[in-house]
Amino acid sequence: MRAPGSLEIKLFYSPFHSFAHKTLIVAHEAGLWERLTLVPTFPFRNLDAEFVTGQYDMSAIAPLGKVPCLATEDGAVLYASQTIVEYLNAHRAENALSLYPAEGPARWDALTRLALGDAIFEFAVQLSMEGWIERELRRPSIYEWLWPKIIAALDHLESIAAAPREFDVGDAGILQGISYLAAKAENSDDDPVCPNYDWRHDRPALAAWYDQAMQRLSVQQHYQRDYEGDLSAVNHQRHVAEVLAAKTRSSAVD
Ligand SMILES: N[C@@H](CCC(=O)N[C@@H](CS)C(=O)NCC(=O)O)C(=O)O
Repeated sequence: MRAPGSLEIKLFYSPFHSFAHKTLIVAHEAGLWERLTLVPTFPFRNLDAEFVTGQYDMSAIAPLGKVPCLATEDGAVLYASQTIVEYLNAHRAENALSLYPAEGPARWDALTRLALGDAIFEFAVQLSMEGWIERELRRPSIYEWLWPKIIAALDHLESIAAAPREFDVGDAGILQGISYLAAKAENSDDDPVCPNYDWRHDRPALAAWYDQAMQRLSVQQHYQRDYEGDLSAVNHQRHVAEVLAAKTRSSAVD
């Protein structure tokens, strides 16, 4: 399938024809279809009766163990379909049109619908997973299924924490993930995820990175600072009404 001499891109994906796979569609639109090597992957077949990792395990390259996952020949591994489709679009063939409107309202509209479609997919996967697990009489709780993924993600972050880099949007995401987990690990929280879990244990590089990143002005401005305005539902509903009114005004202009 691949043109001789061209770079190989491996796509680990669910090979089910029964749904329109966004990543395949975008690869095609981007003119990159010929460069893709498809790697059928069945993450749920990793789950046997004892919940031990099975033969489709790809946690060595992708800590969350989820598909789709895209690996380039130079060793970069990208996951989450939003990342992958943006990459494919950015590397599109010369004659291929971008699927990302360049700027303005059309761009934000496209990205918002992308998020909507992805949420429908992800929620449906989770719901079907519950039924599947019951039918097979394999009953890991959500906790049993997800907690190892959190541990794998933290371990992966430890392995890359010492490499120097400029603060970027990925770091903002990591700060959110870890700080939320840390709050949920405290016994004082109403809904602890894992009481007394110390994510810093055995992860000195990640802990050092985190402590330094938390000193950024943008973080300090908001972290552990209570909102000082109106917390009421009335205030909330007033703002919802204002948004609806603005929508009505703009559709009247159109
Ligand atoms: N937000 C992710 C969701 C991907 C996703 O839910 N993938 C499922 C497809 S079956 C999966 O790999 N599940 C395996 C698991 O949860 O371990 C994306 O857009 O890529």
